[in-house]
Amino acid sequence: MDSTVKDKESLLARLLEAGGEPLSGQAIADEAGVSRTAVWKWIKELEEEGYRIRSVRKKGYVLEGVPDILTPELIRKELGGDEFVGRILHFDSVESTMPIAHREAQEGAADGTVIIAEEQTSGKGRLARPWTSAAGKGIWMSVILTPDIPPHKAPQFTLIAAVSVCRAIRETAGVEARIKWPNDLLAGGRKVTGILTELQADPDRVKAIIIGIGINVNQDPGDFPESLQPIATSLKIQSGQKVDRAKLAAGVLRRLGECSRLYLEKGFPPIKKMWEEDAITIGRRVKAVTVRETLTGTAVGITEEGVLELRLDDGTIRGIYSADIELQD
Ligand code: BT5
Repeated sequence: MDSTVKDKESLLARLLEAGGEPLSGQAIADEAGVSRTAVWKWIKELEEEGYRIRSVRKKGYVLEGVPDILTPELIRKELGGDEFVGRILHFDSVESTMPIAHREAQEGAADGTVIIAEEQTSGKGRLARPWTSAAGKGIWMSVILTPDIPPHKAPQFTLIAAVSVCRAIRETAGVEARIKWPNDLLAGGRKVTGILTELQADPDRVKAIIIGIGINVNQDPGDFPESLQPIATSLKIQSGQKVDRAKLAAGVLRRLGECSRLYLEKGFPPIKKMWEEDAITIGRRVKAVTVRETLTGTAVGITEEGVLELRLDDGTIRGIYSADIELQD
């Protein structure tokens, strides 16, 4: 990270790096080539955004508290030097992070670009279903990946994302989430995360994979609309504690970087193994509702391509490429 102070954002990054040590206003002004008044204005603006900054006489500014917002500076601090994450674009309120990510990808955004929002007013799931994304309560983000793979392998990235989020949730929030094929994470039997994978591709090559990740983090039960209350949960509800969203976002991004690297180096088998460790679907009796038909049987595994294999009651094995799965037992 370039830590030369030149504006409000880099001043914040420096205050975060200082870890509670005072930063001299004069030294910052000299470094940035601005007046002390300009530095004071940046400090006031940061205070208005919710940062708590104390001014210690003759010593300088000390950062004493950060607001609960997912600023790129906070996420980067939690990431340390992880080189997977590229630009992080942070928004207060958007309709959905997905179209923004698509636009960025079309304009050539690099692998590891992240679009993150405090609130989505029109978040979406698969088949244009709505995704409820309350302000400041969750992680609503899209990550752009540009792996050199053929388009038919892109669905594997839904599984890569599921494994990454599942492990980051366990490590950061201490909540045992489990994957329900292909894109749900359940905790305590209810949905805590949804993943939406979209593609920009030529016939033979992927140009960009956009992974949309929605994690319910700090909602209380009453924060969900009534229709979701029986089926949705949050990490706070499951753990009984508020979860640090910046730490969790960083944990997800770090894991996503590791898992995509592992996949590109070693192929799908190690991901498949991790996925099977974290999944609740395998071995269970399930109902699979596809756009064409409804099938009931036992989920026996996933293939190298991430396709779910179902053993029907007559013994035949069917590959399911895309469906909603209901666990029957
Ligand atoms: C998904 O779709 O689960 C994918 C959700 C992806 C959301 C992320 S947030 C960042 C990015 N930007 C977006 O606009 N989207 C992505 P699906 O499997 O189709 O599930 C949708 C269903 O989940 C809905 O029909 C509801 O029943 C339920 N649902 C909606 N909001 C929910 C929530 N916050 N928590 C749990 N369940 C929810």
